Amino acid sequence: LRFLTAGETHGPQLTTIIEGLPSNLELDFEALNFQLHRRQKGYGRGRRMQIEKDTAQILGGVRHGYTTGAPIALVVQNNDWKHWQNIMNVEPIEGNDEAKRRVHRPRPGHADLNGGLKYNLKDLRNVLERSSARETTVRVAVGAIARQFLAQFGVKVAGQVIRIGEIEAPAHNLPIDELIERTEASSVRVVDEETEKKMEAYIDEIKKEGDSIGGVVECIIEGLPVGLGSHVQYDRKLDGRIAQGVMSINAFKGVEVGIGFEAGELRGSQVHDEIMYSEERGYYRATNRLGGFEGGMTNGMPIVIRGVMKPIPTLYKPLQSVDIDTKEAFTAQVERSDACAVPAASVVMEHVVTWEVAKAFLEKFGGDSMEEIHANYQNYLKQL
Ligand code: EPS
Repeated sequence: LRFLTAGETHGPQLTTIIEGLPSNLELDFEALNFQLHRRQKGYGRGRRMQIEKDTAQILGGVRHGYTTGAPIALVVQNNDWKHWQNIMNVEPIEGNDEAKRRVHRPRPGHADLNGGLKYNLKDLRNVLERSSARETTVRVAVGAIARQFLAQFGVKVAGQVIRIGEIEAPAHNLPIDELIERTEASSVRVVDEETEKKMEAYIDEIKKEGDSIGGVVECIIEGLPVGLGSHVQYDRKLDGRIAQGVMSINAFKGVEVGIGFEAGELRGSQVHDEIMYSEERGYYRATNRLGGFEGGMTNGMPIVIRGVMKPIPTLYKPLQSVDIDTKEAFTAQVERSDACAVPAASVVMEHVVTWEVAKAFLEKFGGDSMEEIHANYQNYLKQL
């Protein structure tokens, strides 16, 4: 199972091809678009999200509502492109730097300068157009299909915001369905209304100061069997693969599994989850501090992953940088951006983690059709 994406933030569309999905998976297009819609929401988003109304268009690999086993071609159009048609034209255009909206002043914290030097590009727009977090739209689309695949096996995925800057959401122990419902109703994807209000006010304050703010998000996946991923080889450890996926999301600077970095402060007896057994549950753990993983494999407990997003580096409060033409110092110009995209990042991380899990699921129960995978899965459950 694999996918690639292509497309620029102000180009005509984002494109992806997904290969390796089985045949006979029923797709719910409304549910797919609902996930895209979730990513667009969240308190602190900028004006661009008022322009876009992300909708997946499937152009191959699906017929009469079911996958055929052929690669899936999927695109999401950029409404904003109509304002950029000339600037983003694939054909050469006449005009000066201004007409081309050439970027020669790299923004600190973005890919601009490194990408320009690496690819020998004198127009840093060629870097920023692709490095934009707009690309996460199709990563959510891909993950939304993976989510529908896993749902066929009773797997549920939830996400929540744990922190925005100084404001931390209080811990809770809600069942996953309630967590999904409550976070969906929240502008900042938390379960607690008081925290929501505090976070909104905090984002307003940050915005007023011309600044931006990051945060911590969490993804929980329930209903997975023991044994996805493997201890036998470094690149088959599923927690490692998830970590790579999370770190590849724009602006993410860290990832934790279960209690994560807190494990460095505690004793072994305070960290490890004791093994229990009951007739109806089989083996289970008394606690879930290790976030559903031991030995790079799922242990049957819910997967719990956290990721940290840095504040978005496009600031209304300019930072110091250097012009690549003149090598003179300047303070970056003001650009349209989001003051806080942490709630959206929570939706993105859900889908990135779901994709990695679906991939490991297919590796374990591999088959070319849903029927074959169901049979393999049932057989494994019997073995367990
Ligand atoms: C982004 C900059 C902004 C965001 C964008 C990510 O876009 P623009 O440059 O058009 O104002 O709105 O996010 C999205 C478009 C999106 O769909 O999430 C960036 O530089 O990463």
